[in-house]
Amino acid sequence: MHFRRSFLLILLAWAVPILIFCQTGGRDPFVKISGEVSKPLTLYKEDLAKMKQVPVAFTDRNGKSRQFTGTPVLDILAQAGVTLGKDLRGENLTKYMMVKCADGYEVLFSLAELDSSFTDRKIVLVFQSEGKPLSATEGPFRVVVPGEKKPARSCMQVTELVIRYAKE
Ligand SMILES: Nc1nc2c(c(=O)[nH]1)N[C@H]1C(S)=C(S)[C@@H](COP(=O)(O)O)O[C@H]1N2
Ligand SMILES: [Mo]
Repeated sequence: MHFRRSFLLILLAWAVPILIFCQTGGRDPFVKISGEVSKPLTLYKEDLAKMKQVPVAFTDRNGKSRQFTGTPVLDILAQAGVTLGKDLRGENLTKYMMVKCADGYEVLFSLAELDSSFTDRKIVLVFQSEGKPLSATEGPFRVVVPGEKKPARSCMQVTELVIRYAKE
């Protein structure tokens, strides 16, 4: 007589956590900073939100201007202990940052392109545009590269920033 009710309860006990798991992909998304760093990092949105926030804009492939807010990649690399500023000289100038994306897209920046002792341009890791989270195809994280003629290096679905030596 109670069979049907207990069956339902058992079903719910399984279904609810499984549905929540599917909804969130099982865990919160994050960006990893790895490779030639003294302090590897795993950054969740909450961690990024606590770091410096700057506005950044770029023109998308359809010529539309987009506004974002995010954390300068330089600040993230500094937190990971990457050789920057006065340490960005000699063989450290042969290092690069590879941005890796969930769809397999990869883009490279030399460290000097990111460092404020070389350039005023700020390349920014964003998770929102005009207060809204990025779409599933664009986000959750995007590296926005201002000041380039095409948006090809503005990587979508960013999962990892890897620092490596280009030299043999
Ligand atoms: N992960 C990922 N990011 C990517 C790409 C991609 O294929 N995968 N394409 C790039 C290219 S070639 C362009 S032109 C822009 C397009 O972004 P938009 O639609 O915002 O203009 O995204 C860049 N970022
Ligand atoms: Mo492109």
